[in-house]
Amino acid sequence: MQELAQLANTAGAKVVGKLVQRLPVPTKTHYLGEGKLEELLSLKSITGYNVVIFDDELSPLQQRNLEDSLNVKVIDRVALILDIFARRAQTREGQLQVELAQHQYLYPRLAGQWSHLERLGGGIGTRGPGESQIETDRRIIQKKIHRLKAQIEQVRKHRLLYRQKRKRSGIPVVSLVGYTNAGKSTLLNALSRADVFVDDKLFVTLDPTTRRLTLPDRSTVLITDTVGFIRKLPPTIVTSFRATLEELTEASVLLHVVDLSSPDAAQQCQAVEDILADLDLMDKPRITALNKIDLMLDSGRSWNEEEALDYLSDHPSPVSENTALVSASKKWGLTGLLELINRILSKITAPV
Ligand SMILES: Nc1nc2c(ncn2[C@@H]2O[C@H](COP(=O)(O)OP(=O)(O)OP(=O)(O)O)[C@@H](O)[C@H]2O)c(=O)[nH]1
Ligand SMILES: [Mg+2]
Repeated sequence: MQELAQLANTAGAKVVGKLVQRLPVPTKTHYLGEGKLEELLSLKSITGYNVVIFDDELSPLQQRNLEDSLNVKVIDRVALILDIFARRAQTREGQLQVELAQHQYLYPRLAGQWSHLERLGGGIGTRGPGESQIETDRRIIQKKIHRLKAQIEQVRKHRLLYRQKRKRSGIPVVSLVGYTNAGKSTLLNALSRADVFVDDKLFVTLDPTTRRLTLPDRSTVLITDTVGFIRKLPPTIVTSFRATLEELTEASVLLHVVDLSSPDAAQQCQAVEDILADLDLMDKPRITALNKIDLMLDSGRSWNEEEALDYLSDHPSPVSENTALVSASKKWGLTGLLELINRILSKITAPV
């Protein structure tokens, strides 16, 4: 729920309250049980909310019923994330991908929207012009989805050519992956003076950035920063962002950045694992950077890099192989991380 609040905040909403219900399964018609719905309705006069956001995907029926009962706009997690992505997309590729995801989300919801409007309009028959309007709209959306896919395919081909060129150059690629807000862009900036925009919001980065980096053994690598992951990442986003995410398949090594200071670090790692599995990337060589270690230290005294790394390397448990402790914002642990990258890469590229 805290993450949902952060997402809402990122989308420009102010959170005035929250409500949680434990149910074995959400109700088919309203998602919430009857009593909870009453409670939510009574909160309206106290908090003055004008939108309610649910942390799950709602069915078109649930959404419509909730809007009818509460008389405010009702949004689900998927729509919220799509909204944030739409605000963030900067490049044409990003915009096309978001637009595709939005249309795919909208498509099955069209029917609901129209009968909803009809009822608001005074309960004219549920068949009649409305239905044919839905059909027309469906066709328009389907055409649009078709066109967007074709445009994205063009972008993909272009990327493929670019990647092949890059591959021929023989420079290994290290791709940053991780939960949104883990500090991927901050790390890229710390390693390469890349000047990528960093913010304490979610999904700050959507479009990939690549920078050149020199390793301790003087060899060169390319390091790529891309879109962050999140729990329950809408499948429409994953499929729409294939063109961007495909970059990961070309990576020599994945560098998984973890926000060690987050109380949800374990669940966030699992979410990243799930998405990597989804993208068929489990076999890629992997390095883990446990980030934000500066937040794990007793703030009562001041620490330097050496003290911090010493103290944390066996608290709470010894750091395993292929894992580096870092603080991207303090630039701590970067030498160790670069050496790790070096070691992994020389293993991969070593002649057999
Ligand atoms: N204290 C502390 N804060 C950090 C560290 N690294 C990153 N941050 C902060 O964490 C927030 C998120 O950092 P970003 O680099 O934007 O994270 P990201 O993984 O690129 O996030 P998205 O692009 O949104 O997926 C920013 O406010 C950073 O200043 C760190 O080592 N220590
Ligand atoms: Mg970023």
